[in-house]
Amino acid sequence: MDIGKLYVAPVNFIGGSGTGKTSIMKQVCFKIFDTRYRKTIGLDVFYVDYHTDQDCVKLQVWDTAGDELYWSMGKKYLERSYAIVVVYDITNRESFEKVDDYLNEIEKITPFVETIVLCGNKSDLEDGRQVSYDEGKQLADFYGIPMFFETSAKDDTNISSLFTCISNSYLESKRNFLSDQKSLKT
Ligand SMILES: Nc1nc2c(ncn2[C@@H]2O[C@H](COP(=O)(O)OP(=O)(O)O)[C@@H](O)[C@H]2O)c(=O)[nH]1
Ligand SMILES: [Mg+2]
Repeated sequence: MDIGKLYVAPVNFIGGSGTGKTSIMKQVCFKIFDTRYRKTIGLDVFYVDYHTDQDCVKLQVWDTAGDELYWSMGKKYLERSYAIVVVYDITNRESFEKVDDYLNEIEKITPFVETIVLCGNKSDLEDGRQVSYDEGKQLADFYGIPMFFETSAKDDTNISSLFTCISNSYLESKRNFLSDQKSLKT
């Protein structure tokens, strides 16, 4: 009987301080939302499991402090990522304007990263919105990023979709890799 495979996929979250990176991870891992802001110190790691009928992916999710001080430390982890999620806060225009810098930095550090995801968080705060859905989508299109989500860590909107999407794309790339190897051998 084929019991399937277990994969571990490193994923990195980056973006300005206070955009909700840690909250997204706490929501997906523990189903909790904390209104207090506790600055992430250095790096944290969370694990998110995803199962299909055949395989299981363990996403090893690195949470970096969106702080210059730790940015150089985070670079080492970025290089090893399967996916990088760049987060901005839809109620904070400045955090959206920083996305270019993060994407350019990613291009320099790890030009061959397989998957980049753009994520506009805090979609529950419609009254305070400073960045429209279309602007986010256009930026993603401009950089050729197919995965764009607006999420809310507070009311759990699109959080599991984001992780499912990354897991599925990881499994697909593994399957393609394995079938390429098979055809090379035959
Ligand atoms: N309303 C709302 N607040 C959020 C959301 N995500 C995070 N926050 C709040 O934003 C602040 C910063 O969140 P945090 O996860 O620490 O941001 P980080 O610095 O990117 O890790 C905290 O006070 C959170 O409670 C969200 O989706 N909606
Ligand atoms: Mg944090």
